[in-house]
Amino acid sequence: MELLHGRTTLSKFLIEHLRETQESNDLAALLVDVAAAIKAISAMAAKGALGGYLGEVDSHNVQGEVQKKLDVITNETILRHCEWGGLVAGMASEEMDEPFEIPAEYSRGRYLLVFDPLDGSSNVDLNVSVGTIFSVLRHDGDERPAFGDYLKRGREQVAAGYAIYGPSTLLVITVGRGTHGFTLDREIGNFILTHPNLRVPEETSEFAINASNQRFWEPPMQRYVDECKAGRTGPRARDFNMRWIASMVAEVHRILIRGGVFMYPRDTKDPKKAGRLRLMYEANPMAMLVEQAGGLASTGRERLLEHSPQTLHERIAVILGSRREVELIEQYHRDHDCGDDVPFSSPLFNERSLFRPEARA
Ligand code: AFP
Repeated sequence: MELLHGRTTLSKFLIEHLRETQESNDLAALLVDVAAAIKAISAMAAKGALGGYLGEVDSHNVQGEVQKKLDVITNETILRHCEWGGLVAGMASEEMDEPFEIPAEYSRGRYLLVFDPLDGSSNVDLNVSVGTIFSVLRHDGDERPAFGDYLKRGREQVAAGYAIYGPSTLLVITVGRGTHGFTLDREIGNFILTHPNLRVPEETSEFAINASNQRFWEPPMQRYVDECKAGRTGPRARDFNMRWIASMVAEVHRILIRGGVFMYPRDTKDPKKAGRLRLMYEANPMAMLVEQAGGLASTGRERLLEHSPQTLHERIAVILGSRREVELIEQYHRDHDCGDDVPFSSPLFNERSLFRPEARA
């Protein structure tokens, strides 16, 4: 790609990148609108307490979670940046009970925008990295989108991305042709391509999970994590490192940069919820980004991008990252479902060569 003074801006990248696809310039224009909203959110997040944005408001979202001031403001920011351009037919967000209808004074476009305006917001008062996650779906026809129009499988996404508000702000996107990262140059206000063609290393010795939930996990997850923790003395025969930031964007960003596996598995903590993370706003866009970077994303029993959503705010188990580890976790789920799993604590590990590392190689 030709560089503009040695730098490729987001707009230039999108126009050139989408030229060879069936998507019109509308998709590029929509992603540029999303990026404009992200720049505004980045400025707010950077101001912290000086902007008066920290703390909670006296309301809950549809999930029953207390909303932070920034949850509400960032949700509005994305709606205002994307409602007017004639590019989207409707929008849905983790922070709104119902999808947002495009006001009558604006025309409707061919896309649906689905987003989590501030993921990891419970960290925002702590000055830990948070982010915005979004997914773009196609909307055919001129009709106002019905609720069911949003319920598309992850593999039908035409674009997905996240922004991470850390020491620098990055926007990481995919339009189905690789995963690419752009760093915000605050002085000129442009996103510049800095991480083209991100690749998740196939192998890793790093995993991320909220281990305080261990007693609620299913046996395959207990087995996998026990084996990682046993390190070189266990069946994996090498030491692992564990991370937990409680901010999915920060975890996924780490995995895209240096590999690893992120897990928020199904558990029995709250039997009404099939998982902690939201399918449409978190799991699907992150799954597309990770798979476009050569990784895998699964529920443990099903490829995430194949899961057929039943409701907009559906929750789901998420296991994603380095291919080999996700495949192994899927294998443990299959073993368990066939009645074949062997907990690591089993004395069989010491007796049967089948469970020794050399037998697995
Ligand atoms: P919040 O947006 O409410 O902070 O939730 C963040 C999140 O959805 C995801 O980003 C984290 O991985 C996960 O929840 C953290 O969950 P725990 O509270 O169980 O650590």
